[in-house]
Amino acid sequence: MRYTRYFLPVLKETPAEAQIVSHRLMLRAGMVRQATSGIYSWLPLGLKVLRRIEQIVHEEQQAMGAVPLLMPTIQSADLWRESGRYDDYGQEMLRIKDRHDRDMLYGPTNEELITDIFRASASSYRDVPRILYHIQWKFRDEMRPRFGVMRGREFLMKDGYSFDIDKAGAIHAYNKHMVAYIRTFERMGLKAVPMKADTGPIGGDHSHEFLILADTGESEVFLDRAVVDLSLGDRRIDWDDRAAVQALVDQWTGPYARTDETHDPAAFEAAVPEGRRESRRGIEIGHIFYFGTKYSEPMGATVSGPDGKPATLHMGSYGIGVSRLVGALIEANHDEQGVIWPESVTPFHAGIVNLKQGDPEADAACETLYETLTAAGLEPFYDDRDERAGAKFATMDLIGLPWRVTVGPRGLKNGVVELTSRRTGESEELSPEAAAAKLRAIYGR
Ligand code: 5CA
Repeated sequence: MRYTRYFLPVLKETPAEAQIVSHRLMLRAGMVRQATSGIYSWLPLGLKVLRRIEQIVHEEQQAMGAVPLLMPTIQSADLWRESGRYDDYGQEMLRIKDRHDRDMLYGPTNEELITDIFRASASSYRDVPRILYHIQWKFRDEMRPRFGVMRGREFLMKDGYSFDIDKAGAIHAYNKHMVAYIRTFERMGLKAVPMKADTGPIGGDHSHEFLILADTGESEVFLDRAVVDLSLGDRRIDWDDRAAVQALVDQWTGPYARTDETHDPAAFEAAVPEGRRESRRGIEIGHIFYFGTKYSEPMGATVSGPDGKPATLHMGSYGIGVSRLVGALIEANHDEQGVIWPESVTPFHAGIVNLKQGDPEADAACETLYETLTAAGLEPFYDDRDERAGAKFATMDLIGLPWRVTVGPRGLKNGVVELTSRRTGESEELSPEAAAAKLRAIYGR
């Protein structure tokens, strides 16, 4: 993409309404624009990041065996009356009437709709286990929308649902999600810690929130430092091996890690040596639940078991805050100058800065580099404006592309361009060909 053909409405001033760094940077870098309270338009640069996050989520969901589908945003109130949640949900639910005066709603989550879909076609124990998921917009009329996309009213969520014949099967689905989530977040360069969450009236000990540590997080968290040092890496996982998946879950849930909702100071002190005790703030980016037959029972979602008798399905639901992740990633990756995207989610792979637009040699070298990178399947962002070098550098630093290639007449006389890492600030002089080759190697293209 060329700057002069793109739509990148960067702001010079720091917006006064933004209280946290990710919100400020998303506005300044022209990633989003508020449409109305808690509702945002995703401008081209923000949309690219959102799509890259979605892509990683899709890949890891499907690697673990979940099947994508797409449910609508608008739902009928009838299903929610069946489960009993229509009245319980309260003011967070946006209720709508259609022209026939029927009660509709903008879905805050999809347990009822997916249960309805599944019960309509699943009849036998052979139809389970199944995991279905989608990535779709949700609406919750939050009392205090704030921090930009972190707590929006309209937000994008990956929500998945598992169906099993019994509790043991459902716990395996739950465990698969926990491990898949750890891998998903690791691919984004995030250390997300599963923390035991309140199960409320549902009971049981199978609900975990995934939090990343960040000073601006809304939750207070208490954890054993040991859990932060765990890493899944790229080890192969046999998703059908219940014991192996359980062992990974045990490894991650062994060390103490709780939010203030479930924190038990005495247990914390007893379980964690003083030097490893940490009290921090965190951002919730995912949440998984096993809730048994809470929806399948009132909604009559049963299949016939191997013995021919009807069995009520055991279910779980699993959410990832896809749009919140854009903000959370910035909270975890920025400096004074702007965003520092991890390579796995960056909107463009590298920036090209032409120090002397209009200089025939510099222009030609930039064009060749642009074409070489594009042909290799990379997306460069070429700042081809007739602007001062300082202004171009400031914009590149603000939008946070991990790599910048600086091209100028002086370097070209010696046959070199400069390749700079946004994260470390380190630069090296290379021939344009070597710079392109290095970028290809970095991104494996
Ligand atoms: N039905 C379950 C799981 S599918 C569910 O809705 N869980 S949730 O309420 O915990 O939401 C899942 C994830 O969505 C949260 O972990 C959070 O990352 C994200 N999320 C929730 N509310 C908001 C919001 N107002 N703005 C942005 N993201 C949100």
